[in-house]
Amino acid sequence: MNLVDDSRPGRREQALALLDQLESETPAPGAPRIGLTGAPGAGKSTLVDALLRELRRRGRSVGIVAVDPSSAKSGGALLGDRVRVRASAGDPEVFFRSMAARERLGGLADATRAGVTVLAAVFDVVLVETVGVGQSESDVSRLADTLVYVAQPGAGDLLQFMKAGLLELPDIFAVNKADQGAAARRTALELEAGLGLGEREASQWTPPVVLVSARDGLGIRELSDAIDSHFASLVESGELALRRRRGADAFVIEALERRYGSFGLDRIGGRGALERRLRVEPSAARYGIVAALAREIEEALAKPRG
Ligand SMILES: Nc1nc2c(ncn2[C@@H]2O[C@H](COP(=O)(O)OP(=O)(O)O)[C@@H](O)[C@H]2O)c(=O)[nH]1
Ligand SMILES: [Mg+2]
Repeated sequence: MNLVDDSRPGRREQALALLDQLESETPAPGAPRIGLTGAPGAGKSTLVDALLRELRRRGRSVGIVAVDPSSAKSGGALLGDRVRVRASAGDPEVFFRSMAARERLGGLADATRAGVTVLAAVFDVVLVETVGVGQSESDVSRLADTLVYVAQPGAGDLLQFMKAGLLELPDIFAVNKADQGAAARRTALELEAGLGLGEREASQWTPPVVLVSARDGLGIRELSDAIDSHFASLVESGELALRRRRGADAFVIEALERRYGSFGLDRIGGRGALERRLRVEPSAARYGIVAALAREIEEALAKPRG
C-alpha cells in the first residue's frame, strides 16, 4: 500500500508492475470484492462496520477501502474516518484505508482500484464504500464483484436512481434504518416494484431487497448471506471472470479518456480500436497496459499529424 501511495515517478512503474503481478498471481476467484454505494447519509459507513463485525464473527479477514468524495487527505487518513480506524485497531485481520475520490496513481490508474487489488491479495473479503455509481468518477460498479446499493427510508434518491436508469447495476439492495419501521418497509416495497419494471441483463440472479438496521444490527446476517450467495452464483456461472474483465477494460479506457480526451484516443485509432486491442490482451495486466497506452498516445501527440 505504501508503494502504491508513493507518487515518485520511479516508484510508479514499480507499483504498476506489482499491481499486475498481484492480479495475475492471486488464484481465482480470490476475495469477493463487495462495493457499497448510495447517497451520503444512507448509512454506508455504519453498514460497513456492521458487516465487518459479522464477517469477523464468521472468521474472515477483511480489507476495507473507503472513498470520500469531498474530504482531503491528511496524514494518510480522512478526518471523518479517524474514529472508525480506531474501532478495529489491534485486529490484524482487519485493514482500513480511506482515500479521497480524485486520488490517482501517477495521475492515471485510480487509487481506489489499486487499493482493492492490494487488499484482495491479502484478505478474505474486500469492502469498498463509495458514493457514485454509473458515473465515470469513482464508479464502484467497475471494481466490485457484488454491488450493494444502500437506500434509506423515504429517500428521494431512489427516484433519481430509477430515472437515471441505474437500477440494473446493483446486485443487492439494502434498505437501511429498518428501525424506522413502516417507512423502511414502504421503501423496500417500492424498490421491489421498481425492480420488476426495469430491464435486467439475462442472468439467474434476481437482486434481493434486504431490510437492515446498521445501527441496531438487524438483518446484517441476511445481508451477509445474500452477498455470499451472489458471489457463489458468479463463480458458478462463470460470470465472475467476465465481469472482472469488463470492469478492468472500462477502467483502462476511462483512465486514458480522462487524461487525453477523445482527441488523444483518436491518435491510437479511437475507442473502438482500443476495445479490440484490449480484447486480445491477457486480462490480468491492465495496470501495465494503461501505462503503455499512455506512452503510445503521448508519442503520437508529439508527432505532427498527417
Ligand atoms: N436510525 C438509524 N440511523 C442510522 C442507521 N445507520 C446509520 N444511521 C445514521 O445515519 C447517519 C449517516 O450514517 P453514515 O454511516 O455516516 O452514512 P454514509 O454517509 O452513507 O456513510 C448517521 O447519523 C448514522 O448514525 C440505522 O440503521 N438506523
Ligand atoms: Mg460514509
